[in-house]
Amino acid sequence: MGMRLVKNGFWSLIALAMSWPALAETTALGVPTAWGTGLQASGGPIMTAIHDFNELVFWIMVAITIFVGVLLAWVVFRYNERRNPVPSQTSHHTGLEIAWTVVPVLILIVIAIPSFRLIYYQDRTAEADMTINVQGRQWYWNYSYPDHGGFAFDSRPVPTEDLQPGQMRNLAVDEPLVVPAGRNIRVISTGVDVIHSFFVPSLGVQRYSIPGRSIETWFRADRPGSFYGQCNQICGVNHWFMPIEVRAIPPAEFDAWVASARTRYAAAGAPAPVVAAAPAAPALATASDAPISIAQAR
Ligand SMILES: [Cu+2]
Repeated sequence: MGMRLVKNGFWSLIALAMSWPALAETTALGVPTAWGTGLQASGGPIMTAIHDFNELVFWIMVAITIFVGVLLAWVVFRYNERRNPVPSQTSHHTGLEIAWTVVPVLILIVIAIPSFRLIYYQDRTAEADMTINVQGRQWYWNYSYPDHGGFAFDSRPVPTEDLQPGQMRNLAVDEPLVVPAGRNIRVISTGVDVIHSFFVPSLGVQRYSIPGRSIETWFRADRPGSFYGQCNQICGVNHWFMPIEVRAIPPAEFDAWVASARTRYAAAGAPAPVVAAAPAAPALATASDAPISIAQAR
């Protein structure tokens, strides 16, 4: 029984190790895929760093699993009742006890150093090319561009019946967050009513949007394309209604888009609130707002 377990474990481990690089590569850029098991393909430097860290931890796990598996197999083989009828009565071994305390600590340090480095790398960028204010609202996103005149717009999902060919169901939005490819984008996120979370896996971005707080992060899309995500903080009845589409376009096209967007969104609505200038008071959801949002969303 023990032997069979070890053997099955061994073969599934080999299978996992062999399929791992393939798993990481199979996902298309910026989208989840059916039956995908690995991380989404990287669209920028933060996600690449996450991939590297994930790989480091993965191989440490493989080494530990093989070590423990081999040890277990050896004990089962060599120290079973038949081969070793008189067991050792040893109950303490100072050298061994120090080793099995120190070695795991060293392994944790090896994991902790790149882990903290990654956390600080994701945290903010010293060289931001532009800033975008992201507001999570019940239940849609609002994006504003303080460096480009402060225009703002809402972003909502495309209803399934209106999907155009090539649009992703429950991920495509009417107004994507347009950014220039290859530029460092500083994101300042806040929540208007409840806690939301701005999450774009292929760009390695995940930040809470909390009422009354401005939380900074950044991302860079290394090439043009669409990168999809979702609010991933359960934020209410229409939580699913908050997909995120980041559309990275070449910088020259971005300038043209800004020029048209400024007139388009200026005509469309009110001036954008500049979130970077710390909101005076948290805008908590009140009983009077909530039913309106629910009614609109439905
Ligand atoms: Cu949300």
